[in-house]
Amino acid sequence: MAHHLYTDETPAEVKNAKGLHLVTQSTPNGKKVQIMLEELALIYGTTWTTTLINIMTNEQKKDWFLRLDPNGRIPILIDNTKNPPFPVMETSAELLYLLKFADKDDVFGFKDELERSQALQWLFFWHGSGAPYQGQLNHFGKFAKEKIPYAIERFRNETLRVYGVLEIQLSGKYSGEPRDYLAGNGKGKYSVADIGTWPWVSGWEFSGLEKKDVEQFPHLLKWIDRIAERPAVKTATGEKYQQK
Ligand SMILES: N[C@@H](CCC(=O)N[C@@H](CS)C(=O)NCC(=O)O)C(=O)O
Repeated sequence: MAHHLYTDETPAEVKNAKGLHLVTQSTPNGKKVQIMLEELALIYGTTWTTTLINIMTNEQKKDWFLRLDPNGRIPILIDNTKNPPFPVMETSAELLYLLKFADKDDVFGFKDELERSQALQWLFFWHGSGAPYQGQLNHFGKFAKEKIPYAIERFRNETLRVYGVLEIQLSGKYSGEPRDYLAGNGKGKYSVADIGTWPWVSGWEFSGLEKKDVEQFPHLLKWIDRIAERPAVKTATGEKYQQK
């Protein structure tokens, strides 16, 4: 029996995809999964296909999309190697799915249970306590027609507060040992925790924050630059994912 995931309305490139397929737009959330895939491609030669949509046209609210992700938000990852195809929604779940699917050596994860727990803590921290605030700052500060000072101030303060939490971790304020990455022993290791966090925090300027606001987080600023230098990050945030 034909499965219900794809219909006549589903774009051909989505329903005819053979392996992993990503439906995305190069927003902070889209970039998380774009980065993970580009990193995996460099290490393992992982392949996938991509459909770029424009969320301003509300494509993500159409029936074909909601069948794959009832939440109606990008990005969505579909694993067509499963029968029926297996859709994954929510960026952190997508990163963790890709870790299992493609990262057999845990290059972007951890084999040690405690380090793995650390990575999950920071991944969840940003997913639950970072992105929602900075997303609302973008909404009320940039996109809302009505400018509500209380809302802008509230989400600006909360965004800076959670940046401060990242700064505590990276500076080693309480551990005595500064670190390069959010999770892992010693100086830490670049992992899904960083991949899930970086696309938002690196966009502080887009969110209307000023240099003087973020200068109080020197370790965070260095972490932003350190990750920006990665070839996979450059590809994932560049031309390749721009709508033609
Ligand atoms: N919690 C979701 C958030 C996804 C999300 O908010 N995506 C935004 C783009 S950054 C979106 O699709 N916005 C369009 C809309 O809300 O309709 C995740 O982590 O995947």
